[in-house]
Amino acid sequence: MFNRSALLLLLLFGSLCVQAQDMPDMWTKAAGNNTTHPGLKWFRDAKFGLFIHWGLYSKLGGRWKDSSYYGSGEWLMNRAKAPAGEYAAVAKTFNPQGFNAEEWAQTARDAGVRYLVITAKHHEGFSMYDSKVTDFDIVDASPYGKDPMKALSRACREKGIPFGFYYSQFLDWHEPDGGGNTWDFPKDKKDYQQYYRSKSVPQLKELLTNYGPLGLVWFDMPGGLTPEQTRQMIDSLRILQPSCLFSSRVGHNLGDYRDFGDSEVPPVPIPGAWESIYTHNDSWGYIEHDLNFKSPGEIIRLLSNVASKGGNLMLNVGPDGNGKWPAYSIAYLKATGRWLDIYGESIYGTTYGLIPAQPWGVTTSKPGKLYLHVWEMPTGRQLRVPGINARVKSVKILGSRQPLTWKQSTAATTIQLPVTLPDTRNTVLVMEYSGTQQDLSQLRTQTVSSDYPRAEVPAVWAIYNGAAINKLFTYSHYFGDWKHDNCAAGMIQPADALVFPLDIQDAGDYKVVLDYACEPGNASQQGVVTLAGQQLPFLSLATGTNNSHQPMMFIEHAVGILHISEPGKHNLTIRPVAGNRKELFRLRKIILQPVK
Ligand code: FHN
Repeated sequence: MFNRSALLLLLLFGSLCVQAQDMPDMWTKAAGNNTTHPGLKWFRDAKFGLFIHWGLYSKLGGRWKDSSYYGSGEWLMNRAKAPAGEYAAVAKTFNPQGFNAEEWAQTARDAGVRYLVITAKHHEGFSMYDSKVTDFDIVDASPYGKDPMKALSRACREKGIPFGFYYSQFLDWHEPDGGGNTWDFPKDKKDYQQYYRSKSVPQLKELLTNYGPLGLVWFDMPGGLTPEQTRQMIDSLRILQPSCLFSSRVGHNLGDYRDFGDSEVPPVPIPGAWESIYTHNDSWGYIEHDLNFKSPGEIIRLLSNVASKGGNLMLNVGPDGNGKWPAYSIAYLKATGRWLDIYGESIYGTTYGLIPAQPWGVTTSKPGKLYLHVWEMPTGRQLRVPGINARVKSVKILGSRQPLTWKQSTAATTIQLPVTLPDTRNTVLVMEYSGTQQDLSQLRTQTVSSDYPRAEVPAVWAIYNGAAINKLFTYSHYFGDWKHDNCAAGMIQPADALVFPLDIQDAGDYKVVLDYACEPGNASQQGVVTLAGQQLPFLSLATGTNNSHQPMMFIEHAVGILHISEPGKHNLTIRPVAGNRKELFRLRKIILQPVK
């Protein structure tokens, strides 16, 4: 039974908003340290890269002896705890006769990618290039006997695609002194410095010397070096190619640009040079039984979402042991390329959009231009664009000469859309303007409109009070297929309240839905939503236990209907009721559904 006196106390208390927490610095820290690096201009303009994970694991395809593995096929040796000697024998039958560097580079070109990064050596320790540092490489240890990286770097250069290497500078399960293999080599016997001296740094120098100008070196899983030792390693490598970018996973925050976690996109625009990296299916390395590929529409929206936050998307392909790409990767990347042939202007060379994400989609920008990525057609085909304070000169659909009609007011610019959008996955309008458009990308006020079936407002946009905190929860489904959910957490007392500033455009009834995760031990605690003087009490529902290797389950919990009589700015507040003893839940977003 809901405690009425608690609610009254709550409403009285509720008016005293304690100091709100600012946006966590993980979302505001500018990306990268070296803002003068000569490689940053091409990198920031490129926006779309291709990652390729290719090694002995590609031949194994997710199977070792009689077992099938799911997620991160490139981690097979570690997950199967395969003895280094036995695993190394895979090289004896690794013979990718199907590899064709020209074909790979052309497919990358057709996909519209503007740089390509391939694994020179992954954690398995096998070098996919002709190394003089070790015989455990594709030329000396496999029947293939040629250096595919020579051919691929040349083919990419000929097609104008900046080329880079992924290099696992610390984890090396083949080497006794490499990081990570403690099933063959006892950890207390490892000499990481010896590994860096004898293999890691000499190989990095080979890669920076023998394959022409590199766009970047993509370091991964740093370890075994102090900040000073890392700085010394970087300085010794920088001399070889001063224009080559080093990714942030070189370690100790010494990279030239920022890489987010696997499959992570920041929920807000981030200044500077940064990159989101995604698998195409659920694995970086080829897994024969993993056909969970992202569709062209998912890739296109992922790319535009990352660009709308100001970053690059590097999407991965995992070729098989014969050097052939999965058919779905070829088909879906080429479909993405065809979309970019029409709408690429709204991606390449852009920065983050100057207004926050809208119910209809996201925005990217260039000087004097705002690109409106329309994912959802509004009812009545009137696209409402709030916050435009420059003078709109024209609005067109990219790829068509047909100007659209629009009307600008201080409240919003409204654009009349055609009966059908040319591309329901993402049709991009270009709005040209004169004067100065304010950067409203960090504006917390989120738009709610009855023109769309639902308005989703991520928890990151709330104002946090009391002990409420914004936290990123990372977990996987299989292994290494990381998911990230940014949630509001730590809400125990009424003072730990979230306030969502909303711009509700239409009067009417709205169903309020809370999207959250809640462990069983925290369930059945009371909270209340207040909006426009009305309140919706609710009990938190159990959604399941979770940890980093278990899915975090969320529920969309409809907590009731509220009426908005006056459109405009309203604060939606969510807070625990007095008397709770534990965290109410981990709120990922709120959803408002106009009642039709
Ligand atoms: O362990 C690697 C993994 O195999 C893959 O290479 C990813 C790509 O970002 N990096 C590490 C995990 O984050």
